[in-house]
Amino acid sequence: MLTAATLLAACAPTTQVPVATAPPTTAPQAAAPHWPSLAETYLNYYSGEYQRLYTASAEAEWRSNTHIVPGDTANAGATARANERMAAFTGSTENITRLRELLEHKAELTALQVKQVETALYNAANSPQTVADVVKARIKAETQQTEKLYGFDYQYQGKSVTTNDLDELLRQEKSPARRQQIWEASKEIGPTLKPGLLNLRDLRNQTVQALGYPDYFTYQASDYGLSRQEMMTLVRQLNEELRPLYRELHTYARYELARQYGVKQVPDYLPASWLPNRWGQDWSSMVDVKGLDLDPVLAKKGAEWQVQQAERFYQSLGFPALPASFYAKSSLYPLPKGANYKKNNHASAWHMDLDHDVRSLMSVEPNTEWYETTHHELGHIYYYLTYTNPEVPVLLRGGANRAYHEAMGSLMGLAARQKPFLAGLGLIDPKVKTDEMQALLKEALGSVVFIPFASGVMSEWENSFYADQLPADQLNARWWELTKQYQGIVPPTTRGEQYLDPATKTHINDDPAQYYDYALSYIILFQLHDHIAKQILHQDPHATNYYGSKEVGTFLADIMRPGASKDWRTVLREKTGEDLSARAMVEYFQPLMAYLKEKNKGRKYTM
Ligand code: X8Z
Ligand code: ZN
Repeated sequence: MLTAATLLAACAPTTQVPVATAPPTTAPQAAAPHWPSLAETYLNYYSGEYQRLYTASAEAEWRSNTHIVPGDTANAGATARANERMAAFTGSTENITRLRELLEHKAELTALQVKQVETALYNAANSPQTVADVVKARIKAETQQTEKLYGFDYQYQGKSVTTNDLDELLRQEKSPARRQQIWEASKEIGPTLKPGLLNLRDLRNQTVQALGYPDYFTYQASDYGLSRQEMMTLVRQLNEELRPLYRELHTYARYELARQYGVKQVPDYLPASWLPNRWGQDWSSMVDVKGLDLDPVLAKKGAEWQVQQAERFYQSLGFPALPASFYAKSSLYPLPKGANYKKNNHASAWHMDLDHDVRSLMSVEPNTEWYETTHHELGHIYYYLTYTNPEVPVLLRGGANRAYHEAMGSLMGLAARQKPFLAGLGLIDPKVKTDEMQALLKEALGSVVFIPFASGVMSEWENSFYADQLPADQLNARWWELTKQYQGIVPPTTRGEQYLDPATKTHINDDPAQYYDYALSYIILFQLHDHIAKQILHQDPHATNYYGSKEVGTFLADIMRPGASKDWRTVLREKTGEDLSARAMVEYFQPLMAYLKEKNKGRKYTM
């Protein structure tokens, strides 16, 4: 997701903008300073400036991500300037000094003030003006990388194709040879991004090092209150807990796909080009569940319907209608064929002004993947709208942590796929008999399969890249080493260092060192779902219907409302009675274990 951290880079303004003068933080008179009052005055001033600069940066970034013309320097220049102004403010030595001074009097401040000061200092580390030239170079490099990433012209069989086209081909194509061509086409972009990514690694590391973080990965993990080691320990443990089930799914998929593609010799490791997703992070389209296939009905309803339907679902829980500006200003659908510009091809949600201007950038097509993604993005949007309230200061308008922000909409996406929900809405025939085990298998191929990718491959690679200074001639080798170890996937042919396959994942470029957010979001969302199903709806977690439940809406809105002003661990404990744990996710898929073990009897396990 593009969030403050991603959008708001740093540096010295090239154009002078009027900036309100900071009020003093030390009282002029001899009387002992009253720190809470000083903090209040200062934070008011800081927040006002922050919101103004953030909005300008978001507007410029929006333009840069929705209107990409390779070689067009006007957008890039405007975005760099807006981000530099933002950086110059958040990372200014004066602000850092004052924030540190306030923090020295932590004991005298309110808890809410302390959180704001800490957040401002965290933001400062992304753009300290003591290394203004580094920050400025990073902003420029980030803008250029975005342009390369989303301006790329993918080609298949001699024709330009979109990433939506490639994804659809990977879901449908049955010939292994053609699948390999499609997969290779999707990796063509990698080398284009290599110099920029290597440059960004150094610039990102150097930026945060100026404020004492050893590396950029550590910096991002600190947003959870965790050290790098603690974060890696956590994600490795989650991966271990899901591993037995993954092993069954992996074995199942090797035999099943070999059968589907008419390959006699079942491979020990899955060729990456066999999987219905560019990175093998989601295999759910491998399985069709009779009676539950949404694609035909979605195709009839059209792309717009999916966004409206997702909104209706949130509204049914008691959330408000989206502001009219959401529909007027968002960029929700693919560009018309023949457009002379491109847009960011990855879905995101934007809180433009940290107030009511909320937008989403998507390329929605009427199919199951986008059906889930629209629910995901609206989760961000409703999170934004819910914590935009007088109780939550501008600086704390964020998720309880980044994973909660990712969890809300994915939870709604999961709920919107369950049979009672679909039947209630008339999207499937309520009388139709469906195979529950197949339905659970399909779900596992979406969410269980995701864990080794997110908590394993992505997190380990970025940890190596940023913190362990992975050498430039081992980038691709490390990627495929991790892919084999965690996902049991191998490339269809040797992929040397002339390629850069990790860079084909957009997050590696523009959402750096944060991908464990998604792994954690799945863990959290299963905890929330378990609680909702059992304690609120009194329904089987495998067969729920959230639609119309104001109680479910209240439960979710209560988590969203405080934003980042409440500690994320406290929120989880208060709302579910549990600490962060894979228990709910493992339990949800437990029935599948026996089924798959039976199916896989006599088959060779390779992981
Ligand atoms: O990137 C996303 C969201 C961003 S708001 C669409 N997701 C991850 C991905 O696509 O890799 C959602 C789940 C995983
Ligand atoms: Zn997201």
